Amino acid sequence: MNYFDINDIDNLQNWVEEAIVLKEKPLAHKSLGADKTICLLFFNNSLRTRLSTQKAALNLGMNVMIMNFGSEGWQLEYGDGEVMDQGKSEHVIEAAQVVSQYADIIAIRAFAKFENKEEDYQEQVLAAFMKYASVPILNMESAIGHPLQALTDMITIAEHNTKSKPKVVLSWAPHPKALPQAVANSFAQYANASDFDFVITHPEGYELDPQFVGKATVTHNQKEAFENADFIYVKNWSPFADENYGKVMNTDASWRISADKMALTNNGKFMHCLPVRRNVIVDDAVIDSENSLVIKQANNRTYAAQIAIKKILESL
Ligand code: SN0
Repeated sequence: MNYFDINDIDNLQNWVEEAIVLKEKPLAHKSLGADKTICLLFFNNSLRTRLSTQKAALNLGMNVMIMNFGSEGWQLEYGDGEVMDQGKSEHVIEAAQVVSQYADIIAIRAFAKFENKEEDYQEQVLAAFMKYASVPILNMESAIGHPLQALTDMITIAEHNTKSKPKVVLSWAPHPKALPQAVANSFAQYANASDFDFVITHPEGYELDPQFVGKATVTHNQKEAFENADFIYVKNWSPFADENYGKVMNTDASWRISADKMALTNNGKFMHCLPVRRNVIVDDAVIDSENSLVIKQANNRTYAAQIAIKKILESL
């Protein structure tokens, strides 16, 4: 099996519960990955994903190889039938097959490039590796999804939730750079698969792909969205709409998360995947408050990765 997106999970609640059990005894399955190798390929920067995925694999007894492919590998070609007389040195057809001979699992991070919306939304890089590799693929944030982060977030909400149906809000916040929709897409997808009163709030023009919005309530009124919320999940993303795809259209500081806004919630918890721009996305007073879960979320990255790798190992 791959862990590419939510469709690779048979039962999300079971995975969340299993991860919480794993967290109690992270070394309980140390023999499962013995003599198996995971190779982590990074086309983009990473802190949490790199270290927590490595840690998860080590907890399962695996060998870990890591390569910053974006800066150290050959420039890959993805197109069919291309005459490779330009800058691209190697085709993914060979690269994926070659790495498959060195590893039992290939984990890949490859963000949206924002050059071509279709290429991003067809998951050019991950789809090519899934096509040509002969071993399972683990998604460490692809063009349009971050399933390890979303799984982490469901684990973190489960640990802190006290209600049968908590109000969970995904809020856009401003950022100086154009960021991918991946984290927001996956959070929305996993939240829709959970028993939440789920609300998404963003400025006009920041609508996400409807396939991820699903049955969520969408509002442009951030304050209204925050009322009585139990969890405030904050993330910047750039527009999905064709005309402004991947551009910065809005840096309105009135969308920043302040203590005043958090005061509208039901003593709500503040969540963010990190890295976060302090005093742009969120005020210090909020991220440094007792209700901030960001460091706990980062810890849970290990157990989300560990449950996903464990399931893949069990499928080999
Ligand atoms: C990435 C994103 O998808 O938004 C990774 C999040 C886990 N975030 C960034 O690229 C932030 C970069 C910045 O300069 O703040």
